Amino acid sequence: MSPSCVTVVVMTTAPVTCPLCEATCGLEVTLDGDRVAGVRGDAADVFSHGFICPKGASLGALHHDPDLLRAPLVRRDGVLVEVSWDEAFAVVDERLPALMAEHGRDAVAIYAGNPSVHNASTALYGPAFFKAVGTKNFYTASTVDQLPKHFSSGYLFGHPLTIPVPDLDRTEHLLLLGANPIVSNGSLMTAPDARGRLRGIRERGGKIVVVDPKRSRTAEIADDHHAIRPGTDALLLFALVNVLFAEDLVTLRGLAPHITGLDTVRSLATPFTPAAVASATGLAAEEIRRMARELAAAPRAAVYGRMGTTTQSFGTLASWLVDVLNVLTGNLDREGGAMFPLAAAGQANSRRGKRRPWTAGRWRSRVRGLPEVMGELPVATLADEILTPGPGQVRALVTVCGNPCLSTPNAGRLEEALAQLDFMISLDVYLNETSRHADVILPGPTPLERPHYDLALYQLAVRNVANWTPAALPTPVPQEWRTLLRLTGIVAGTGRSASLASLDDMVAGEAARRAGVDVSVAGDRTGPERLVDLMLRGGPYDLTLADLEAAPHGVDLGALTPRLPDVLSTPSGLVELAPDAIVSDVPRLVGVLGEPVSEQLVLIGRRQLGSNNSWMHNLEPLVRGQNRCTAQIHPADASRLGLVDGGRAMVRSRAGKVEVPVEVTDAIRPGVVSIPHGWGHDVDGTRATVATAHAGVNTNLLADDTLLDALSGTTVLNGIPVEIEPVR
Ligand SMILES: Nc1nc2c(c(=O)[nH]1)N[C@H]1C(S)=C(S)[C@@H](COP(=O)(O)OP(=O)(O)OC[C@H]3O[C@@H](n4cnc5c(=O)[nH]c(N)nc54)[C@H](O)[C@@H]3O)O[C@H]1N2
Ligand SMILES: Nc1nc2c(c(=O)[nH]1)N[C@H]1C(S)=C(S)[C@@H](COP(=O)(O)OP(=O)(O)OC[C@H]3O[C@@H](n4cnc5c(=O)[nH]c(N)nc54)[C@H](O)[C@@H]3O)O[C@H]1N2
Ligand code: SF4
Ligand SMILES: [Mo]
Repeated sequence: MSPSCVTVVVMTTAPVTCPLCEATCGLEVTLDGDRVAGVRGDAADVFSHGFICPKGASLGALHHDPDLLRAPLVRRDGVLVEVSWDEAFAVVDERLPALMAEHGRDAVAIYAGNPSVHNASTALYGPAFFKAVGTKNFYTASTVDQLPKHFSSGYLFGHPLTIPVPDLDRTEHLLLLGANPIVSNGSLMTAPDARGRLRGIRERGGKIVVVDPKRSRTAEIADDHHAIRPGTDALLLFALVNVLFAEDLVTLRGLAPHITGLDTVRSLATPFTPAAVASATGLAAEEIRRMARELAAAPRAAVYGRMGTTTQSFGTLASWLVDVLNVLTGNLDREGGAMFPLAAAGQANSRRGKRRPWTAGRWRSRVRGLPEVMGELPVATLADEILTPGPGQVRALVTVCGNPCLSTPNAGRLEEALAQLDFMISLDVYLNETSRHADVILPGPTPLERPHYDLALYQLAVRNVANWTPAALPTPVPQEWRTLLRLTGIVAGTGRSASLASLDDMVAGEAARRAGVDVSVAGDRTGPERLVDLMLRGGPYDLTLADLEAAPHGVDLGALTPRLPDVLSTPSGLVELAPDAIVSDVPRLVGVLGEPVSEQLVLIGRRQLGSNNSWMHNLEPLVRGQNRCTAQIHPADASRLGLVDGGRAMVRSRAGKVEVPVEVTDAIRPGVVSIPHGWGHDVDGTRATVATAHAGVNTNLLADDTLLDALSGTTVLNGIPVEIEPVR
């Protein structure tokens, strides 16, 4: 090229659905060739209307992160080295089937992490691989997250994915417990620009009431904030139920013919008077009565609970009572209340044909006898299954988009367990705290290198929408559905050179059968494209993938509409307000009423705008500035314990200890300490330069693997007893 030659830079743009959190924002990526020049909110997106958060804005930084894995790694003589894809699959083929033949299927555990839900490849092709492995040792991040909501929905409505969401855009009263959507951007409630939508409630003259031990960013914009003692939401919610009955405020509206179990709920609520729960919850009886009266009086109201209510000792009872309140105020399945989305594809409760009622506890874990829920066991017991010898002992682990070493309880014990495995595979894009234990790491494309359709999250959206976005850039690594099919072939015994096309045909055949359509209608499409097309065709709107391809900013399918009774699949065909499986745990809660209120400090978690669980701390734009991994504590506790802002503290629990900087703030309730999760990057053998320099501490060294929600096996991550003292 001559010096006078001018390079003409052609900038292009591509629409991308952000897969990082549950909000499904439409973004516009500006490309300078294969470089990402910028990312901004897509103003034309039918759902997010241009909204973007700092994480979405860093998709370019993620895409170009030099630490991202772009080739498989295999452990040779103790060291992870880059190899070809053939070599990596050869190692899996040599080791995994032999291990399964010798020790059985249950000897292989699987852990599927959060991003596996936000990734069409893993969401659609993970299940085929999991089924081929056929292990009872199946774990996911749900048991450190939302499983109680699935449990309660399964019994109330007949399917664990029949989850009502607050009709944010039309409600006039939102009672929000243990959620911080201003920071999290919403969870079990797909609602891009949660802040704008919350602001809308107040602009309509409505009211937002937040129940949270911390004056969170969401509490700051609310009308009322009740700083509850951690772990006591079920008591508060039962007291609200109690008041509704006692003051004759129950109004079922049109729900009456669809409900059973009302009288049982009434009698169960009897002991939980506002006065009886006041000291345990830390909320005045009169405040509780006012909350109930205002909820009942609101023209349209929704009760909504999230992480703070699910990851606690009574997580399932709290999740159940949230919907009991939606029913008792006549707000279930009603505009402006809590409604059931009708997703365009893949939603279990919108498929044709009869559905079977759901049940949990079909099998139990080997060591601790913990019940299965939705086909999975509590991740709190994964280490037990690896460390405890005997028939069925776990000897191999496959992680798919998961970082359990930072995200699951008693992380110290899990570390010890992983070090003892015979074989481990990680499908992961980073060499991090978990994947460093693997023998084989198989990376996948970045979010810009793969097509996207949000199968899971449109089932929880506050508006019915559908959006397919193609990959913005080519990928140097295989799409993960191909990797998963390779692994499926290997464990199914057909070897690493089985035809991917025939494996894919099998998966598509099964998807077509479930969607009630003929597989041939998808023409010559393959992979997720074909599956999504089949699901759309079998879905309630008669859409095809071609329709979505023609609408790059998404298709708006309208506001949520009432779905009772068709949405139900309970044995009675009704909303079963008092199912035995849930009611059986009420005596445990009654027991709490008689106990003296403990003075011990308890630990809770928090989320941060620039953080995405554990895995985006390697991006400079998201971590620069002050250290955000601090222990927040109230000034009264700080002075009593001799802790100073900016000083250091040792925090201890039954499970472990961490040393962490102190942040004194009156935003937090006295008696409570808050440390965010996802940090603790200062371990050897990772490849994450930026994260290592901004390490923070792993709060899950403190989370106790023996403290679980009794029904769902979900770990108590909010309300962990701790002691804290200054480090000098
Ligand atoms: N104490 C405490 N603990 C918590 C929580 C809490 O509030 N407090 N929150 C819990 C919750 S809600 C959740 S969801 C869990 C999350 O728990 P996990 O899902 O175990 O953890 P993540 O941090 O989401 O890690 C995701 C992993 O997937 C990898 N990854 C990202 N994208 C891709 C991809 O496209 N393909 C592949 N193959 N890999 C990818 C990342 O590198 C990372 O290793 O943490 C839980 N843990
Ligand atoms: N920026 C950012 N966004 C995220 C994530 C992230 O890591 N960063 N993670 C994503 C994931 S995986 C999820 S699951 C969602 C979670 O979404 P949310 O549940 O909205 O987020 P959290 O910040 O965990 O909110 C939990 C709130 O519960 C409060 N709390 C703690 N204990 C109790 C209690 O006992 N009772 C009550 N009533 N409140 C309590 C905490 O103080 C906190 O404000 O966020 C998603 N979005
Ligand atoms: S709110 Fe969630 S989906 Fe939207 S840009 Fe941020 S991370 Fe992405
Ligand atoms: Mo989560």
